[in-house]
Amino acid sequence: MTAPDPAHPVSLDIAIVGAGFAGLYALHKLRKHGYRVHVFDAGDDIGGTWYWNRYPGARCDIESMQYSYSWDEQLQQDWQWTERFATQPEILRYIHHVADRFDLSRDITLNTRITAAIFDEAANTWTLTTDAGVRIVAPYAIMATGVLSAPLVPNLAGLDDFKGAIYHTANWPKDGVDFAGLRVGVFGTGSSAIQAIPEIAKQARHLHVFQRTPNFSVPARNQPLTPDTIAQWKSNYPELRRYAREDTGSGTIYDFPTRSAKDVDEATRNAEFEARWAKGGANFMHAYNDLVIDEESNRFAADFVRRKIRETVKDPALADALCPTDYPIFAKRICVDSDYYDTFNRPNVTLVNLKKTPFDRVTETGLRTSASDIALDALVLATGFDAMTGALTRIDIRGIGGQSLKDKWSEGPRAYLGVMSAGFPNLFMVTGPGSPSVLSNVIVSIEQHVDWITDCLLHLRSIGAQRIEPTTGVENSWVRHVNDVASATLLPKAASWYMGANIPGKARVFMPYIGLANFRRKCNEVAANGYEGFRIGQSN
Ligand code: N01
Repeated sequence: MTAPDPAHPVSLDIAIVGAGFAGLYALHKLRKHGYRVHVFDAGDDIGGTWYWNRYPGARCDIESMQYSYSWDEQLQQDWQWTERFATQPEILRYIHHVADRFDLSRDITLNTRITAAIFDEAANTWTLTTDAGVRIVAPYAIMATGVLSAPLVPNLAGLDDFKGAIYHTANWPKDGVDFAGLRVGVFGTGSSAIQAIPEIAKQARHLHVFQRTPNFSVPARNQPLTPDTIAQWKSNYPELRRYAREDTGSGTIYDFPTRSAKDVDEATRNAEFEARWAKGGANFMHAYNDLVIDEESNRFAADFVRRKIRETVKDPALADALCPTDYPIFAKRICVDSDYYDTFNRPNVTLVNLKKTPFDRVTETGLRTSASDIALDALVLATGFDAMTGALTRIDIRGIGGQSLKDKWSEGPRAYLGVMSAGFPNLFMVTGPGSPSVLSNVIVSIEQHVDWITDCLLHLRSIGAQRIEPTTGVENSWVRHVNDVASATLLPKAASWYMGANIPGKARVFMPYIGLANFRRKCNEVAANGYEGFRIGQSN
């Protein structure tokens, strides 16, 4: 595409926002069907979440043989992952390989943030506006904007006063940061911090970790992939991918349990936890089939991890401070680390427990708590995201009657199957709220949503329809169902970003759908029944 001219709108069949895993697959798939489709992304490179999250230690917590596209057999045979858990640079190399291999870049415009999307009810088109004032007009828009892609910078008193460098893990400088000789503060102890802290500690003169809520973390036991492991996966890829898609709750294959933690004696239970702890990864949470639904079983797993923390961290008071106690394990996304707890045994690492000595303010020279002034040269905000909704509500999206999506979602996101929201015809979301997204291997979910959207668009084309949106009735029932399913588990019992609880003022609603295989069946059923629950029309 030549450089867009603000004076003339760009005309497309489908405009895609976001050049991450979702946008790239959507581009490839829809272009094959003859649509004029183009992707816009704010970054100066493709990759989406895997482009922005370049902090030290960033790697995926799903095994690399499973965290990749499944839609091209030769691609999955040719690509060579090198480690059990791929690093961010390796994932970005993979994304580039895919883009080159399928000639995607010619239909991608980078350095272009979409700031608004307005529906024209008479024409049944969306007009997207870029930060350079260019307009793009298309009958359909696909928001492939990611679910953990709107970084949260908390409103910390004094942040602007700080004279040192401030970094956010989700917006890391491209050329990296050299912390050698510096006094560094990491603010936050979620997955991003837990990966970054061991790496920053190796460089920094001194590292202060500012923790409000401790997290549960299990060891990754990352290692190089052996030729045998790779061969086993590759020789069975089609069947393993099918199994992950259709027969698992999360799109990831683990050693699945068959019994409750309460069906076995303590020694058997601990031996099972121990074996999974030794093997590493999120496989730990699948030790028994009731760990996320039964409080007593959950406590067995939580107690085991707390014991491990106490065995690892030499100072008992410090170990205590690192033990989560006020929410069930797995109710927040389990962290997967490399030497996180052991890092606190280093003489150059100090934990600042903000529950005991609350944050007061950032100063010119560091950070003040109720107990002391801590001098810092650099501050790392590992403070997470406005998850699931932020990337959408930060765009001025207006549907029927000029209604804004942000207003519609002020009491919590409302969408049908996480793919469309009533009142916003022809606007698709990939892995939106109410779909498994963050509770699944997100690439599996992305592929399912993009496949579904493509089939839907082909259907509309075949019947000459120009407009589709879900009814408010099915949307309301689905939002209720999503919350009913969640309420049968322990997940709503933590103040997590799944619940919107990390953002002051955000509605507390459980946003993702638990159960990937069920979700897939439901989506297939809706399509097979002629897009049941959707209003399809020639015009408004
Ligand atoms: O963000 P988080 P993240 N004052 O929201 C703290 C995925 N991911 O970027 O818990 C004080 O989990 C906050 O404290 P609290 C993964 O799904 C995957 O780490 O609110 N503290 C918390 O400690 C993950 O779950 C991978 O008390 C404040 C931290 O900041 C998701 O991304 C790697 C604060 C934020 O933790 C998000 O993870 C990384 C305040 N005002 C991420 N505001 C892998 O695949 C926030 N905090 C491995």
